[in-house]
Amino acid sequence: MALTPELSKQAKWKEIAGIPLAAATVDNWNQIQAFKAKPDDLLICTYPKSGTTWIQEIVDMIEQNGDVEKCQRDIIQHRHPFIEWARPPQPSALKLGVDKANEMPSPRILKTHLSTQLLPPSFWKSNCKFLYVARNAKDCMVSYYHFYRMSQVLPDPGTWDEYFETFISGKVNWGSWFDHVRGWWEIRDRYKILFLFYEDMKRDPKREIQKVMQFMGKNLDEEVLEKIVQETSFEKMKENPMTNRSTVPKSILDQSISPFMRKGTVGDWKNHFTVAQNEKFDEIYRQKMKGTSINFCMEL
Ligand code: PPS
Repeated sequence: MALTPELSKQAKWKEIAGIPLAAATVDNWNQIQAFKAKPDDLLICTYPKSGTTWIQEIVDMIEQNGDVEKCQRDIIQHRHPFIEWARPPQPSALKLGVDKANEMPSPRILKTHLSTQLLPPSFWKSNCKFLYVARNAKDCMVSYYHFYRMSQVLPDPGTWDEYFETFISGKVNWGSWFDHVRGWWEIRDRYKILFLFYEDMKRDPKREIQKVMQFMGKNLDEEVLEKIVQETSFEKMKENPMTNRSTVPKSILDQSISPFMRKGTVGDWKNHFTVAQNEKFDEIYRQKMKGTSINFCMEL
């Protein structure tokens, strides 16, 4: 029987431990789990739509000592291997993320959206550096909704009201925001983890970039730091073809539906949540995040 477009989209996604992931990731799970991390790896970790591309560009700018041309060498998706990636985002990128990482010379900078429970175990044993960026759940949810709408490979999110329930239930790709953020927050003192917030990066990018620089063991002068702040602003990255996903075919990301670099703000959730949804969300948040000390800024 021929699959309808909706069914064929759904068929591309499977679950591991109840967490939806790309079917190709699940099909290559043993290989991904067997990945050998090294002590000098730096792993960028985020829940989707939390500022991954932003922190990747910041890290690369720091690594390249503020050299803009060097950061233009490739699209951001190719600069840092995405370790659980198994479905090619571009026809030219057929390799598994772990294969690309294996071919990369050290010190390596890698990327993941995996929760602590799904991370390949060698990352814990190698005692490498982890850079986690968290974004408040409501803005993250809104950003993910628009990403689901424009993505031609993710399942259809349905209406905002339908998607609201899906997000809360954690049945979105890479799983529950609550479990993800909680998991990484709770182990932040046990490993070499720099835990950053998207909202702090918006409020004071220079201060947060300085933290990243120190964490990476780099010492760049003031002028370079200022340049990195300018070059990694939302406005610059929105126009930059190496970061704005304009090279991704429309058959994968349809930016006429919603741009990848959409708004880049704190508090857009207020334009989406109804009063009732906000109350419901706050109650669920209280239950799911009970006992954690994490605090999010919901508006600037
Ligand atoms: S992905 O698909 O998971 O890798 O997406 P991710 O890069 O994590 O998140 C995309 C959101 O981050 C915003 N963004 C930025 N905000 C501020 N400054 C800069 N430089 C920046 N770069 C990306 C992007 O606009 C998405 O958020 P929304 O709210 O949808 O605009």
